[in-house]
Amino acid sequence: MKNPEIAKFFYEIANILEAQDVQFKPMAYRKAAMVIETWNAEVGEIYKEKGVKGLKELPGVGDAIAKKTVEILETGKLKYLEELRKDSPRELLDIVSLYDIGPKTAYKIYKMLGVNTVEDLKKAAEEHKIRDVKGLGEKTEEKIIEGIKKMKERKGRMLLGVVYPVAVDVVESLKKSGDIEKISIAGSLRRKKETIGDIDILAVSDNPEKIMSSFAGLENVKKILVKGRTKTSVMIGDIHADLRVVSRGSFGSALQYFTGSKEHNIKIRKIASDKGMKISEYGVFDRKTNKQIAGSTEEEVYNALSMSYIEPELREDRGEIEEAMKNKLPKLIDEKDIKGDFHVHTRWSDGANSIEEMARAGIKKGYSFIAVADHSKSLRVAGGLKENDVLKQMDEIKKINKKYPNFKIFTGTEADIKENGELDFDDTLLKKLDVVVAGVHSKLKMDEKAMTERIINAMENKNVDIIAHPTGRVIGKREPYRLNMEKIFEAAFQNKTCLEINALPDRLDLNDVHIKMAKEKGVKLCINTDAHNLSHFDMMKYGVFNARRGWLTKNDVLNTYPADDIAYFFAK
Ligand code: DGT
Ligand code: CA
Ligand code: CA
Repeated sequence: MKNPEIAKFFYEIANILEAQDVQFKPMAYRKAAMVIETWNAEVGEIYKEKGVKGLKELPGVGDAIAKKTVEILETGKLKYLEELRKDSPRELLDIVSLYDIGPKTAYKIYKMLGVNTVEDLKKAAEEHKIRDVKGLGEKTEEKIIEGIKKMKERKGRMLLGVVYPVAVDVVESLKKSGDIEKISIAGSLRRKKETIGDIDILAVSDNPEKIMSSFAGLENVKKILVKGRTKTSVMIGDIHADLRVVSRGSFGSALQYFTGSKEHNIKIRKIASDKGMKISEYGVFDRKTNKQIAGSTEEEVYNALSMSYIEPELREDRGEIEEAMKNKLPKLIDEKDIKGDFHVHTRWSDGANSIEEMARAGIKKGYSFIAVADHSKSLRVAGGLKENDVLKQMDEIKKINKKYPNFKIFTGTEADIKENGELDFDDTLLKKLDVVVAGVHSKLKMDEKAMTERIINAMENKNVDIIAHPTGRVIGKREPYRLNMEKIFEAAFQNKTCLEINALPDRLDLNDVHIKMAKEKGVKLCINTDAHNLSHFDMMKYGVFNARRGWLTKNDVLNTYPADDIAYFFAK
């Protein structure tokens, strides 16, 4: 069993216990689930090699969770969870966060009305039965109806962070099977869109039957939908995946076509037509003579249309075609340009690892710095630090810094932006820290004017360096705050405040469109993982993908600069 599947058991336990109003335990289960979900090595392998002892070395995994993990690995089931499920509205708990009503409310509705499925919940809300439950009212009914509508709209789309590793694995396995001359991911996945409908893969091979069989025979293929000579469709878990084999001379054109986006392709086709050419998945052709002009590589295809090559992340018809015709596209940032991470949690608040462990993970990744930005005092649920703890933590960081002369740990905090835009730490403390990351964590539903002013107020504080996850959205779960983004970018520029691109795949906040807007306004951005354990550093790539979709170059991103320059920027 793979890590994310094991983690699911513990997330579900956490949800049920939270619904039943059990204290502390839900957080412990959730923390362990998060660690297991994103751990670099397969937990199953760790158990095989090192037994229970190996499992207990994982941060956040103690006796009880280690034993449960063994049971899951050995039987595929967990008795404890099955018992819990008997008294819980399972389907509701899976989706509750959609409605901002939380597991406790779901449990209440279940207890009072016996509602157990999404359909019944919708019916109960439409028939105005929810308002009969003590403590709930019309508003909750509206939220439920709206939330279910949104869920249905999104159905079928999955997070890039979920689909991408699966697709990369598929490509790697196929490459190993031999007989493949060229292979590439295409579609939205190649453009690194934040959510993905399906996996599209293209290949060139002299032996198409063989690779179609290898594809259909992959270990994690659950169902074969179509198996043909040039196209095979399968289900990998809940993910639909297509593999197409194309001819050598058409690979570039096919890749261009199947990478999309549709909007980009429509415009490309029109330009070809204006130039007396015809473009299809088979090649670029002269319309009069039908002679093929280009087709084997994408570069050739774009060049044939008098454009420079366009990176897949830009292909959304947001001006990239016009810039390519002028040969003026930006040189996009690459993951290897990133030199550090400004938003790292540790065991001091709700992270799973120590400061030193996080630093060593940064070093291993080739970084030259990290900033420790643990939660501040108002965030009690996340183990927020009090003033005194912050001072103690600064001392510890000083000591660790001496041990690693070529690496810099910046002191910092993720301070909470209160309702009035003030922070929950006062300026004397903030001034002492190298980096102050500030973020909104409560009262998320303010109207646009008030919320915009709140965040601008925080940016006007001279001690604030970075605004974390500026719009607060959680993809598929939480809508962004109501904000006037123009005003936010204007204020970020005026106050030299850096805006975060949070790299966690369910946040990606700022999103691609906002990133491009911010850049155009001259705002500095940074890409942070918000790491709560070692493995989260690997999420950086999703932040970089998103930055590329927002047209960012290396110079637009603060964490590509050397530590000394950064210290200077923060000292502003
Ligand atoms: P997805 O899968 O919903 O996340 O998004 P895509 O972009 O991967 O879309 P998909 O899988 O339906 O098709 C892959 C690519 O094929 C798409 O990006 C562009 C191209 N394509 C598909 N249908 C059309 C079409 O009707 N017109 C044009 N010009 N291109 C299309
Ligand atoms: Ca697709
Ligand atoms: Ca497709």
